[in-house]
Amino acid sequence: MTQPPFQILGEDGSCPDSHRGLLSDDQIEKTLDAMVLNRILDRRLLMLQRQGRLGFWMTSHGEEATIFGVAASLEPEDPIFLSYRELGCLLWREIPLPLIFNQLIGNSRDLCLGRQMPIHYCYREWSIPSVSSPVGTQLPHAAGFGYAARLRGTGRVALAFCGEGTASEGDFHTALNFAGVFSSSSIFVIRNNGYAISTPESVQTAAESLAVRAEGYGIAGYQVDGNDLLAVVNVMREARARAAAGEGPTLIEAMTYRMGAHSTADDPSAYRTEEEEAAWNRLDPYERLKRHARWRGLWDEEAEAAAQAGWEERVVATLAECERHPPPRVETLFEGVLETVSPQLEAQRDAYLADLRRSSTTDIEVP
Ligand SMILES: Cc1ncc(C[n+]2csc(CCOP(=O)(O)OP(=O)(O)O)c2C)c(N)n1
Repeated sequence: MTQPPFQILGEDGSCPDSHRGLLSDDQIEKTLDAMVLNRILDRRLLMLQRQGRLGFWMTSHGEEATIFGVAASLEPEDPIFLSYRELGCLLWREIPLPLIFNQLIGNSRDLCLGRQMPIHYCYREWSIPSVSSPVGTQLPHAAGFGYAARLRGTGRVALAFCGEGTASEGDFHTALNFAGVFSSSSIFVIRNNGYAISTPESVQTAAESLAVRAEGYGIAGYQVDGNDLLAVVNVMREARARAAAGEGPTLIEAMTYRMGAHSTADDPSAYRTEEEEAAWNRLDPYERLKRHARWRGLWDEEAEAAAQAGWEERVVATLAECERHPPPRVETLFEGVLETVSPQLEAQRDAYLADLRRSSTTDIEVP
C-alpha cells in the first residue's frame, strides 16, 4: 500500500460533487456543534482534574474527525465498543451531559455507582457497552457481538475502536481472525494517533501500515485520512453496508494525531517535538471541517461563537449541579451484583460497616 491515505476534503474545504451528499447540511452542523462541546469538555475536565475535583481525564483533541465520522456512520442501535478516548461518540448519540459527568465524578447518580474509573462509560440504552481498562478486550467483544448479530439476522453492526498500540495486543489478532473466519458483522477502527503513551507508532509494526493486516485475515481493509470527516464517513458507510449484509468485517486504519497528552498522568514534551505538533495542528480536523462548512455556505463565525458561549454556560452549570450529588451510599458496595446475598458476604458487609462506625478518621456516612 504505497498510496497516501484516502482523502476527500480539499485544502480549501471543497469536496467533489459525488461526495457532497455523504453528510447533509444538518449533519455537518450537528458535528461542528458537538466538536465545539468536545473541545470545551477536553479543556474544562483537564482543569477540573488539575484542581483535584476529578480523578482522571483523557483528551481526544485532534482525533475528532475519526471519532465523529465513525459515530455519524452507524445506526443508533449499533453497539460501539469504545477504547476510552471516544467521548465524541457519546456526544453524537446525545447522551445527557449529567449522565456523563455523574460517571466521571462517580457520585450517587452514576449508573455504575462509582465502581469504575472516570471515562469507563457504560450506557446500555445508547448501545455503549462498558469500557474496560486492559487495552484490547473490546475487540473480541465486538467480534463476538457481530457474529451473533449475523447469525440472528438483526442487521446490527458492532464497532470497536482501538489505538495503534493496542493493535500489538494478542486480543487484536484473536478478534480479527475470528471475525474474518466467522464473517462477523463488525468493524474495527484503529485510531492511529502516532503514540501509545510515549511509544511511537514506528515501533508497532515492520509492515508499511496496519491496514495491510486485513489481507492476512481475509477481510476488507482501508487506510484513511483520520482528520478528514468525509473520508472517514465514506469508508465507514461502505464497511457498515458490507457488515449489515453479512458480507464480513472491515479493518479501518485512521491516520490522525493526539494533540494533547495521553492522559492527565503524561507529559508529551518528554517524547515529541513542538515542530511535529505544529505540523499536525495545521491539519486540525475541526478547522478542516469548518472550512468545508463555509464552502457549503454553513456555520459562520456568529454560529461558532453562539455554540461556544451556549455550551460553556451549560457545561459549567451542569458540572456544578453534578458535583452537588453525594457519593454513593457505602452499603452499595455490597449491592446490585448478586441477586441473593450469601451469608458470607452479609458477614463481610456487617464487619466492614461496624469497622467504619468505629473509625474516628472517616467522614463516610455509615448506616
Ligand atoms: C493490557 C494493557 N496493557 C497496558 C496498559 C496501559 N496502557 C493504557 S493506555 C496504553 C496505551 C495505548 O495506546 P494506543 O492503543 O495507541 O491508544 P491511545 O492511547 O493512543 O489512544 C497503555 C499501554 C493497559 N491499560 N492494558
